[in-house]
Amino acid sequence: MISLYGFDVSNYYNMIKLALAYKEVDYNRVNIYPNQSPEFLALSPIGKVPMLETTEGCLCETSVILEYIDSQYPTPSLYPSDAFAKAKVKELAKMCELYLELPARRCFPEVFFGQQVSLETKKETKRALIKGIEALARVAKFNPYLAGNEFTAADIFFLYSADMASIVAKKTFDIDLLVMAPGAKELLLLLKEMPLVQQISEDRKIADIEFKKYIASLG
Ligand SMILES: N[C@@H](CCC(=O)N[C@@H](CS)C(=O)NCC(=O)O)C(=O)O
Repeated sequence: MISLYGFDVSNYYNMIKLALAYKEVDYNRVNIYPNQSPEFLALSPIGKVPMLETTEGCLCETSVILEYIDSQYPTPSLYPSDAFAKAKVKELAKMCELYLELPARRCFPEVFFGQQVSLETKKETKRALIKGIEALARVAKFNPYLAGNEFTAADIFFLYSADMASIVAKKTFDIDLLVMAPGAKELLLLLKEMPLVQQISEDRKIADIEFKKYIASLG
């Protein structure tokens, strides 16, 4: 059986949890925080989560794990079968990751952990997030899903990237990021109404208590 390594607060880990739940795949969960121990680096070369352990070896990088899961457990599919449509889904997912999640992440220490982030970083983050959401608005369909009328891997990336990005934008710059991509708020609400997503969110709330203590213990 496959094993998923990570922790319930991690948005990337939750992307994989959602994909596995959506496909009703049984798997072991290994609760672990990212770390640089030699033991973990032997499994996850940069020490990040999620990491998926299979009978053939370990896999890292969420987008890669999602594609692997989709080919191992094809139904219901998270990507269209048509080559161009599939590439479009990957393009949207990649845009959410690179232009929303990653810039927002630079402000996570201040927004979620009470640490300080420099003014320069904040300025760059604000610029990047606005550019990112405007770019997404140009290609996303929001009809009602990101790539059209089917739920896909792009929606999984959108859900766990746009949500974090909009929290960062609101708390750090007092801006309503999602209003800049008409249809984005509605899609986020639609995705958050999915019972599978609600379960993941409940798990996250519980795990957050321990995670905050863990972060505080790091000093
Ligand atoms: N590019 C990685 C990013 C994963 C990631 O950043 N995970 C966070 C937890 S949400 C982590 O492990 N952070 C630890 C670190 O950056 O060292 C992926 O796609 O899986």
